[in-house]
Amino acid sequence: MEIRNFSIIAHIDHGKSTLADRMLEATKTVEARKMKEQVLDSMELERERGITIKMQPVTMRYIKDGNQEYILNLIDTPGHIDFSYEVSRALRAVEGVLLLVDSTQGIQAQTLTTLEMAKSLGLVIIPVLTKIDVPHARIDDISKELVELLGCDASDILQVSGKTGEGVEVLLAEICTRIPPPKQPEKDATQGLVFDFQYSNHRGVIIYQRVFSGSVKKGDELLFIAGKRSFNALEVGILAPEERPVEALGEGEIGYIVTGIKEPGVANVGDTITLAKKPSQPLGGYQEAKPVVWASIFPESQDDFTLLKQALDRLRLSDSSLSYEEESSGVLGRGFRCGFLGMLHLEIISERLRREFDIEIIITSPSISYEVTYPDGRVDLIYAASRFPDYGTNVSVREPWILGQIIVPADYVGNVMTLLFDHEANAIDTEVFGDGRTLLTVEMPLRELMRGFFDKLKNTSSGYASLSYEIAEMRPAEVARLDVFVAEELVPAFSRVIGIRRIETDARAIVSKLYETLPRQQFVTKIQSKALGRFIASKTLSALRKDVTAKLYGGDITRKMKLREKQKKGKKKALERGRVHIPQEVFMKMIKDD
Ligand SMILES: Nc1nc2c(ncn2[C@@H]2O[C@H](COP(=O)(O)OP(=O)(O)OP(=O)(O)O)[C@@H](O)[C@H]2O)c(=O)[nH]1
Ligand SMILES: [Mg+2]
Repeated sequence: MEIRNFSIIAHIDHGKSTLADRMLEATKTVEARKMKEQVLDSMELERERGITIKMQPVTMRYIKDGNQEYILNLIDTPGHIDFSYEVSRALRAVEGVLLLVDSTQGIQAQTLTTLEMAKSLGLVIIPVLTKIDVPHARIDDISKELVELLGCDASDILQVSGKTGEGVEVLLAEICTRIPPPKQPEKDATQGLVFDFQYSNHRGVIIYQRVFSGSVKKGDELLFIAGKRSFNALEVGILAPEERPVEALGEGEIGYIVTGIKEPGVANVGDTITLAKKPSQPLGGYQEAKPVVWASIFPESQDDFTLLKQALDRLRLSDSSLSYEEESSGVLGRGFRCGFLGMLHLEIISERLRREFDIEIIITSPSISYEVTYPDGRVDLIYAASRFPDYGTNVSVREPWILGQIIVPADYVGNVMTLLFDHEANAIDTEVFGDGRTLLTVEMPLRELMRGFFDKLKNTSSGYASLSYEIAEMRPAEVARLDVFVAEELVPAFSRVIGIRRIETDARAIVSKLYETLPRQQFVTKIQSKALGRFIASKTLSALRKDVTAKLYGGDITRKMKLREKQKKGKKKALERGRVHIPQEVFMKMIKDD
């Protein structure tokens, strides 16, 4: 039986998972009664938000021309830029890709980025136009764009609809024809590339891997070459898309292996598995995911520290791009400094901690990394705003910049330029791109990108502009730390590093936002912000006055007075402790930019 391994890549929302649905139907991989929209998006958060977060492999059987049987291994990938590490890993496990383009939208920024990734790996690229059922689809125009981009013939471009299923049969046949079978390995050894994993309470780590040579059977004694740990293959199987055990996975096949390993840190993506008795050389691994933004997470109650550690260990077993290390902060106690691939990634992880592990957490304002050089030549990389040097310290600071690509229709170029200016960005190149749209090459401080640039770009272009970026070099930065005080006490979780020119605006905005979100306390609570050595904004939250005497009707004025005294004392105590209770939702709201 012939094997074809391929991945679907595209800009976000261009219809990858929906097209996968139609292929699963056409190949009868998923029973009709179990079919639902974007069936491969199985995580609760994926379904709620309608986006793919994790790549998902699935194995289909396809009969071509009535008699040739194929095994098609498809890996659906996420389109959001925060999850492009998933795409890069998926692509190393396949021989070809479907480059999907929404025929109502055309080529977008992530189309270019994912295409570059596929090209650099030498994969076969099948251009596919989708959503052709939509009346305002611009099939001809966008075909021309694709011809120009890929240097292909218009006749190479396939047309499908993920809604009606039109074109899907032809697509399946073309996959078999155009994508080559897995290469025959040269030597006789067993090598499987671990590209993803999952965790099960009962069965430990379940690795998703592609066999490059040899085969893997249930019961085999296997070895993680880099992890230097052997284990017994408790079960091997394919994903269809739910786990389906098989006897063995042979050359070129994609499937899962249950390892039984329960401790974190043993299994890593990019590692090679081999037979423990007859080890092979490792396959080329993956680059480690590079965090873009950091935030510290503390348990609200220090008693939950171990619980939080376990939760992060567990999350890391289904998300290899999450990184964290222990840290302690005077006021917030012991916690973890975590690295994320972007703001959406941060949001997803904090949401999962809350939902899947039910831990009350305090999360600090996200920060990028700053390189601080002291007069004595010492260089420090600072990832937490609260640790940024005090105003007046003689230091020089550098920060990461990004190099980005924005594709925008001509009508909105003006708006985008204004936005770029507001975010300290420069357009270093402009190019007219197909159908009159403009491709802008921009550079901007990562700090400014993290200030909600993505959403603002969408808003200012009525949703038409798209962006992709990569981290470029470090450059000198003019920034300062903004601190927030609640009831005269510094709350390090709210500190942030901002551009000098934004200090006045941000200092006011942060106080107003906290004023809106912080519940009233038993006593009058002052909220202040401070930067460059002075307090800039201040607002006072009035006290929540609980009338403790309400229950006592009539007479007895002395009892009433006694109670009021007691209440006053209570307030004084709270003031002395200085600890205002800040609930989790407040921290969550404060990390979101608006
Ligand atoms: N009319 C029409 N709508 C489609 C088609 N394909 C997808 N859609 C819609 O487009 C939206 C996005 O579809 P998805 O399949 O989730 O897109 P995706 O590329 O998987 O998105 P990410 O994984 O988040 O990048 C959904 O609302 C789909 O219903 C199509 O062929 N025709
Ligand atoms: Mg998807």
